[in-house]
Amino acid sequence: MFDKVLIANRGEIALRIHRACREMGIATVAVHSTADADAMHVRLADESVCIGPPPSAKSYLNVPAIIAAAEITGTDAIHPGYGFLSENANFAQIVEEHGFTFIGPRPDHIRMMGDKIVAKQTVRTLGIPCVPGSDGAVESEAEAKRLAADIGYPVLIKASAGGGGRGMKVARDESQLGIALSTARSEAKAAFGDDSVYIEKYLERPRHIEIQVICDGQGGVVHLGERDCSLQRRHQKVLEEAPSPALNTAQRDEIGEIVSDAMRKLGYLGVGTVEFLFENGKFYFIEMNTRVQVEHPVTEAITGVDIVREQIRIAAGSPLSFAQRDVTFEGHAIECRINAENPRTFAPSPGRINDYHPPGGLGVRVDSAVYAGYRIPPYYDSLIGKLIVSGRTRNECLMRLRRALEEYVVGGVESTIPLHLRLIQEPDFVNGDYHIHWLEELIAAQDK
Ligand code: MV4
Repeated sequence: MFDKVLIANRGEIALRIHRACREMGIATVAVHSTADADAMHVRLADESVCIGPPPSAKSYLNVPAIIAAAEITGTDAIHPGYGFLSENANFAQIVEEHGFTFIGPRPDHIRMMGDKIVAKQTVRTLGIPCVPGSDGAVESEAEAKRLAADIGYPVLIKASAGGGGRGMKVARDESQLGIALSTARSEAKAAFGDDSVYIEKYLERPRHIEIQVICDGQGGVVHLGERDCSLQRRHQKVLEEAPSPALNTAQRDEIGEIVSDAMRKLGYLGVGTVEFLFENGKFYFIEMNTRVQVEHPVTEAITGVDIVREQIRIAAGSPLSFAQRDVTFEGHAIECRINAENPRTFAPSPGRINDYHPPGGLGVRVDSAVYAGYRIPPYYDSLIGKLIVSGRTRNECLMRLRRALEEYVVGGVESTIPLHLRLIQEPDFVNGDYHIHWLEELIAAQDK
């Protein structure tokens, strides 16, 4: 096992990784920008190294500074968290070339899943169901027209280098296809320096359901069921839950098995999330994430598996400590992302948190790196914390969540707590009857 791990991240996930390391007897090194000198992740770590000025490009994305910090502290392994360098295959490769272990998948698998066309072609041959569409890149408008006529409108043009919703264009009929294709292509070129695009059937009102996997690269593969992440705004998840109100046990077992078989064939190592759209009882692959995700705690809450601990064990070469038959799903969990934003306009609200009182009690977990007196810097994401509530049933979970949101005090900045209180009282949400556009429709209706 590692003696010392460098955490190449900040905020709540840096703390989450630190906590896993502590429990495993591993020393931690925090890295931080000058804006984060007073951050919790720096205070809790055994050692810390300043790696640059506030902008991420000069600090949390500064590869030479991070490698140097690892060198001078005698680090064994580097954990990238989520965001920043977590899905940068070149970073993973550089880390390994310098003799450190990258706590994540092998660079080839990160690179493969980063290219959405290659990812889709690969998982399709491994038996994962995909959205009907082009087999690879679309080269010309004529080809796009042939394919779209075949698939049936509406269709969606997606950037191969995209993901997270950037570089997508819908065409509802043939008259819209040429423009959708050329704008998707030029936006992709500008945003990613790669204008490859592909085409898919556009699903109108699906849910977003993702499957969590953990693989040891030695044939040990388990899935930890699904998370329903349909409640998003501008491709930012707002609330996630597990299990999905839309799935039954047979559907969960079936998609879980399919994903596990595919990961075994791929020889995948590390934790990962396979994302699907789910409509009319069918799953359609969209992307795979090769990092630990923000919403991993809802899966921890219903399975009891410490995902970050397993991630570190696997990276150190240990086989998985449990098998699929050991995984059980108990109760229900919901995570609310509490952001420092105006709950109506979503304008960022950085500044000093004067008052801070997180909720507690049975079934309540708060993953946060803020404290009373903490100043939220304007340079990074606006996450104040994640409130994860669990209960024996979805109803118990909802009652407890409402109580916990009412108890949560964040003074001095605006927060999205009022948004969460409102949305969990909506009849459609209470009934589990929602889809990927539901939240934006709710916000639009309220703005009128
Ligand atoms: C889609 C889709 C409908 N049909 N693909 C958005 C982000 C990227 N990960 C994939 N996305 C979508 N792909 C087909 N064929 C609708 C979306 C989508 C979406 C997906 C998940 C969660 C929220 C979303 C919001 C808008 C669009």
